[in-house]
Amino acid sequence: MRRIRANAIAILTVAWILGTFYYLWQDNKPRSSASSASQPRAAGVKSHGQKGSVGRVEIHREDRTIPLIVTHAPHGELQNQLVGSFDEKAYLSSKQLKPGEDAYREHAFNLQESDRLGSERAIRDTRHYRCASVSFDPDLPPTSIIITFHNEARSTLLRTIKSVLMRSPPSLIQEIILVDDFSSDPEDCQLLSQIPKVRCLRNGRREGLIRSRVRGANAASATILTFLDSHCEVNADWLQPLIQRVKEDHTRVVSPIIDVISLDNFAYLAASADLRGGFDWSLHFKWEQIPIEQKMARNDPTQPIKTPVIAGGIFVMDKSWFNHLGQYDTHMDIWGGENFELSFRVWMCGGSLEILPCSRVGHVFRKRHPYDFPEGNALTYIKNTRRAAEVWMDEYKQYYYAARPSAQGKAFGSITERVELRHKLNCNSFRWYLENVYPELRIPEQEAVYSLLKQGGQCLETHGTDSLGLAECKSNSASRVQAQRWILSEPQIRQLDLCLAISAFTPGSKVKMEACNSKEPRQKWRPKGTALQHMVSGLCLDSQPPAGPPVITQCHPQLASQSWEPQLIT
Ligand code: LR7
Ligand code: MN
Repeated sequence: MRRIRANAIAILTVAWILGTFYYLWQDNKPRSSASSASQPRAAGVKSHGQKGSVGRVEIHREDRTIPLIVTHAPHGELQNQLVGSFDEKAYLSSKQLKPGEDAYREHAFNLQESDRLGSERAIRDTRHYRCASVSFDPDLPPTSIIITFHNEARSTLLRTIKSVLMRSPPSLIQEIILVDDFSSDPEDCQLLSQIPKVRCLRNGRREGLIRSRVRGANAASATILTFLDSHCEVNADWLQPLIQRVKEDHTRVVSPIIDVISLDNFAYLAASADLRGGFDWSLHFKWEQIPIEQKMARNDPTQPIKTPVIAGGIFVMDKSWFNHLGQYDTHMDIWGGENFELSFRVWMCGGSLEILPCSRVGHVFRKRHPYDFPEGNALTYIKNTRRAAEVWMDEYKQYYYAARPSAQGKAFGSITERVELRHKLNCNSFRWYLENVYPELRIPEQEAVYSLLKQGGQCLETHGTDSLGLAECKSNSASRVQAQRWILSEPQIRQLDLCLAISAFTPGSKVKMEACNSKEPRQKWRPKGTALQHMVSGLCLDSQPPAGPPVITQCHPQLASQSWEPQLIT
């Protein structure tokens, strides 16, 4: 009897000692990156200014009275607060990469790596340290988050949603509206609506991101709209700076700095804080350095950066301002161009665009589209950008067509409604936009004077890089004159971005058109009487009649075949 009691006491003592060790070990062990409890620290999130769900996690973690047996409870509880009855494991595991499958095929990023990460990984707080001490109004209005997607990977979509729930003050999230743009599996979206605040709208056919966003915006119940791509991770305190700026002035449309999530290993990388959105005349979006004068004048790294255009996917805008300005051009399809249309419209019709450096959102940048374009990728981009150019770019649309000759003649539908909208809103001209918002955009031939190069009744003509030669002058036909319209910008003789160049420096060498390069000696000419002399070889442009491509020969100013009379085109 005694022995049994002694044994029992010994067992209990050992169990107690083991239990104590286990408790201490649990308490000190570094949290794995998948554990939500580690999120705030590992992400470097400072506790001040961090209200809401993330703050609650810390309270649980610091509470030493939590019994040993429920060590994992904070995880479970957080899970419940964030996702309710939603069965995350089941959702993810039914769609994971099968052994032997190409991890990049379906989504154009490494799906295996995305699946492996889990839905709550910690990311580095990439903001400037001064951002942490910026304060916000206590009564910021809530926002409806709108995420449209077409066949997004479940793991990236879920991580987008959970990052929003984990890293936003709950009071600011009215709802998360998912617009499923006719993905193959309706459950991708439907199952997610078990998560509190998440709603799912599914298109009955593929609409593209533009009409999908409009559908989401129309369904939104908050006064402020927040658009996100479906493969993002929002960073610490990302939302407050955005809402604050819009609350102060509802005509501001604001974006975060968009950090880079590697499509290969999903590393979260800080993007430069010195960039803004720009474009070239083909309406190709690019990140560009803030102009040097503005950079010098920036002594507070937390201040907004004005931007001529936004990247398009991640921004916050007042809902009534979005509606007042005509939402989006819903005749744009699938993808592309809507960011220019929105950006021109916002600036030209009385608003402004800003990037807020204290707000950071990561995005998986891809090298190709993982989805199909029913009308083809190129035609869709042309249709959308043509609509933007035709409605908003006034006489400057000629530079768009010059930079994208293939756009000419392609269908783009009726723009009547959008033109009417522009009149109704009494918007500024594109010239105003260029002068006031984007003076850095070089206007191709601003000082250029177009000339014909006449030889008798004939004119020098070229069609791109082929068939340089003489042809009957067509100056009376505006549409056909392009081939004969030259810009004499000494020392170059140009048509758009092609320049007249010799092929070799010896007499008799052919002359051709090639991409302009201001340093290229083969492209340098000067007038010599009515002749055009190549500067380096000293030889003159000669049409060598009767046929054949022009060449360079010894200069003889009296020779008819070397006489090129410039005639201005007005
Ligand atoms: O048919 C479609 N239906 C959709 O709902 C095609 C796409 N989509 C969704 C898609 O699932 C994704 O959530 O639309 C979103 C954008 O498509 P992506 O991610 O394939 O495009 P992207 O990241 O290359 O697109 C950038 O440019 C687009 C131009 O139309 C949009 O404006 C995107 O929102 C925009 N993304 C960003 O601005 C994030 C930063 C990238 C940059 C630069
Ligand atoms: Mn994207």
